[in-house]
This record gives sequence, structure tokens and C-alpha cells, in this order.
Amino acid sequence: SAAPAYRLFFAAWPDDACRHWLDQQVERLHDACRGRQVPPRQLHLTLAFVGEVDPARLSDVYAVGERVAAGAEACQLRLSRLAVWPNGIGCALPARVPGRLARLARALNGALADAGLPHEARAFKPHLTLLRKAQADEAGVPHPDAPALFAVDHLSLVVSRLTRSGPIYQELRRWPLPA
Ligand code: 2AM
Repeated sequence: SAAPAYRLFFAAWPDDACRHWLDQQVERLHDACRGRQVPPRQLHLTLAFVGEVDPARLSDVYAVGERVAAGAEACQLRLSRLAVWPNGIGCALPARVPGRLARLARALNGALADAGLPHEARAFKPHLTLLRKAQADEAGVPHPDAPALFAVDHLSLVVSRLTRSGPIYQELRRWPLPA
């Protein structure tokens, strides 16, 4: 098709309290490791990266989200750690990955594959990106004063438009996750 593709991913957004905590960590980590800060409204947890999808297949992606969300379970992450990876990503990480979260990511990738849609082959490494192009200086990575809870109680389908001043995210659909 000649229509431009959508760059899609499935994600969960932090609630206000968690976003505030994350934004504090953006500042702390930026002081130590520099790089480009992710704006507060863009802070998210990617559950499955999809990639470039033809607009004609958007309804198939909606069907994947709806079906997987209905069969998944909400969970909570305890964010306790900051890291800077060799690729320059500065992020907040959960103390442990709940089985429910790993199953949700696996279900999304499996359903995308079954539908013949693009999906990520790499292992699921749940993280919230705080900085890009940060300096991977492990010695300088600060530790959060206290952990935060991230409630994964919904599934969002997000379209990402890449611009020169960074990506712009727009939520297309949101489904609740059964408790
Ligand atoms: P990142 O924050 O570690 O870059 C939108 O790009 C979201 O999808 C980001 O959270 C990004 O992770 C994630 N993502 C996962 N796989 C990706 C890929 N292959 N290309 C781009 N972004 C990817």
C-alpha cells in the first residue's frame, strides 16, 4: 500500500505518583550521566514493540490487543534500580519481573506472530527509559532513595512518530487488564 506505515508498540503508562517518581529519577540520573531526558508525559513501559504496520492492518493489531488484554492479569512492578546500558539508554528497572508481566509480553508477541504482524525477536527486558545517549559509566549511576510501585493495570497501543526533536507518542487504544 502507498499509505505511510504506523510505527506501533504496546505499552503501559505510569500513574501520576509513579510518573512523578520517575521524573525525579530522570533528574538524578541526568545529573550523573547526562544524555537526553525523556519528557514526563512520554515515560512508559514497553510491553511489546511491534514496528512498522500498514494502516490496512491496524484493525488486526487492535484485535491482538483486545484478545490478549482479556486473557491477561494486572500486576505490579516494584521499581528499585537505575541503570545505564552500553547503548546509552538510562532506565529504571524492576527489582524482579513478575510472572504475569513476562506472560503478558509473551502473549502479545505470540499473538502478533500468529497474525503475521511484525514483532520483536529479542528477549523481553522490562525497563522505563529515562535518558537516551547517556554515558554508560556504571560507577556514576545513582541509587533511588526509595522504590516506587508501577501498576500495570492496562494495555495501550501507541503510535510513535519520529521527529528531529524526538519521538511523539499517541495512544490509539487502551484496554483494562483484569485484576
Ligand atoms: P527503548 O526505550 O529502550 O528505546 C518506542 O520506541 C518504545 O519501543 C521504546 O520504549 C523502545 O525501547 C521500545 N522498543 C523495543 N524494541 C524496539 C526496537 N526494535 N526499535 C525501537 N524501539 C523499540
